[in-house]
Amino acid sequence: MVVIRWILGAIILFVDWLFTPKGPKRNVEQQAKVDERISGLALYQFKACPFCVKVRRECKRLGINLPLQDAKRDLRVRNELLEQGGKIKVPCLRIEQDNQVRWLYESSDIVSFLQQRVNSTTV
Ligand SMILES: N[C@@H](CCC(=O)N[C@@H](CS)C(=O)NCC(=O)O)C(=O)O
Repeated sequence: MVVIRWILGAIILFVDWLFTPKGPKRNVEQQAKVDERISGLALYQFKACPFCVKVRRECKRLGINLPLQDAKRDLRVRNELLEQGGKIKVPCLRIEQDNQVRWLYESSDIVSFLQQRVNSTTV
């Protein structure tokens, strides 16, 4: 079972690498505005989880560079997700805003949230 999961993970990462989406072209000023919009966000994830790959691919399409937290191997990160988010399920987006933190689960909800955040930027 572990071997099959490892092979599937490797295939997912290979296909992701092969068909890496291209991001939009922005000048430095435009990119700085987008980066500001996504400050305070962090993606808790597993490297080879298909739902996490889906979110990371959307990040590439949107041209954003979210901080990634490895909830599989990093025990501190894993505990943080469990204790503050409520469960070990990835992907999960940590959203820090106005000194408040909320945790957004579900890849589709995360993708919609990121699209809104980035596209509401006037660049
Ligand atoms: N419907 C969820 C599915 C997420 C999901 O099933 N994630 C798996 C990893 S691929 C998970 O977190 N499993 C818990 C664990 O492995 O401990 C989504 O779209 O985000």
